[in-house]
Amino acid sequence: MITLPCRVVARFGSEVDVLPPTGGILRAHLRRKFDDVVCGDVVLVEPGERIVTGRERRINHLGRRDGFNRHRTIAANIDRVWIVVAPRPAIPHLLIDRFLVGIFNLPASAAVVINKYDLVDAVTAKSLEASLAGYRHLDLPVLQVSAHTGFGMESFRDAAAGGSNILVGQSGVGKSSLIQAMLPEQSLRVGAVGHSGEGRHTTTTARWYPSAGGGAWIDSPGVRDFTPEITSIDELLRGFPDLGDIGDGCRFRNCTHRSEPGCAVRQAVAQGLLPEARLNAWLELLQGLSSGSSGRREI
Ligand SMILES: Nc1nc2c(ncn2[C@@H]2O[C@H](COP(=O)(O)OP(=O)(O)O)[C@@H](O)[C@H]2O)c(=O)[nH]1
Ligand SMILES: [Mg+2]
Ligand SMILES: [Zn+2]
Repeated sequence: MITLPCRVVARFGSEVDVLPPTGGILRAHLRRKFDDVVCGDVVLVEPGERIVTGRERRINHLGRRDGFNRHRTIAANIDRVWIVVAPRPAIPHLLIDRFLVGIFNLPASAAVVINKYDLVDAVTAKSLEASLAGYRHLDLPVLQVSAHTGFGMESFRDAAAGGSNILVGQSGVGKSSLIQAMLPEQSLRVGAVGHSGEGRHTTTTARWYPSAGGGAWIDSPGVRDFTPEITSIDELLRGFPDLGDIGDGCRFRNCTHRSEPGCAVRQAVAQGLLPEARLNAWLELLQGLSSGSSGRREI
C-alpha cells in the first residue's frame, strides 16, 4: 500500500483537506481512530482510497477548553503564536494573558500584533503604548501593522519567516486580512462578520497556508475567550514569568499572591511596578484551576 505524508490544511468533521507532496489539495476520510487530527498535523494518506492511515508525531498542539469544559484542539505543530488585536475597542488584556498561558506551555514563541494601525492617531498611539507597557516585563514583542496599508508588514513578514505561524484573537481584528496580505495568491475569507460576531463567512476552523519561503500561516476562528488547558500551578506559573520573578521576594515560597502577608507581587502592584491586570488574570486562572474549570483533563 502506498501512503503519502501530507500536511493537514483543515479539518471538517470526519474529513480533512491535506496537501500531498505531489501538489494540489486532497480531501481524505478520517477513521475514528484518528479523531484527534487537526490543522497542522502531518498524516499518512492512502491516495487511491483517500483514507488517513496514520499520524506523525506532533511537536506541540494548541488546545483550549470550550464553554462546556470540553477539550478542543485548535492546531498542531506551531512555532509562533501571534495574538492579533485592534486599536478599537480596548486591548483585551485578559484574553492576551490567557493566551500567553497556553502559548508558553506549548512551548512556542508569543507576540502581540496590533493591526489596523492606519486607524491610530498620535493620541491613541500613546494610550496603546501605555496599555501594553506592562508586557515589557515579559519581553513580549508588540508589532504595529496595517493589513490595509502595508504599514509594518515587512518586519512582520521577516519576524515570521520560516516555521509555522498561527494568528489568534477576537473576531474582526483582521487575522484573515493579514494572511491575505502576506499571501496575495491565496483567497481567504475576509470580513462579513454577522451581528452575533459569527457570520457565515467568518473562519470556523483553523486553516494552514504554506508560504513560499517554506514556512506557513495558520488562520484561526475568532474567539471571545480562551481557556488554556492547564492542570497544575507549575503550568500556570509558566504563563506568568513576571509574577514568578517578583514572587521570589514573597515571604512564603508557595505564595499564591491572593492575600498572604509579605506578598511581593501585591506590593509591586501597589507601587505601580506590575499592572494590576496581570495580577487579576493570575488570580482568575488560579481560581479556575482550583475549581477545575480550566484544569483537569478529560479522559
Ligand atoms: N482599517 C483597517 N481595517 C482592516 C484592517 N485589516 C482588516 N480590516 C477590516 O477588518 C474587518 C475584519 O477583517 P478579517 O480579516 O475578516 O478579521 P478576522 O475575523 O480577524 O479574520 C474587515 O472588514 C477588514 O477589511 C486594517 O489594517 N485596517
Ligand atoms: Mg477570519
Ligand atoms: Zn505573593
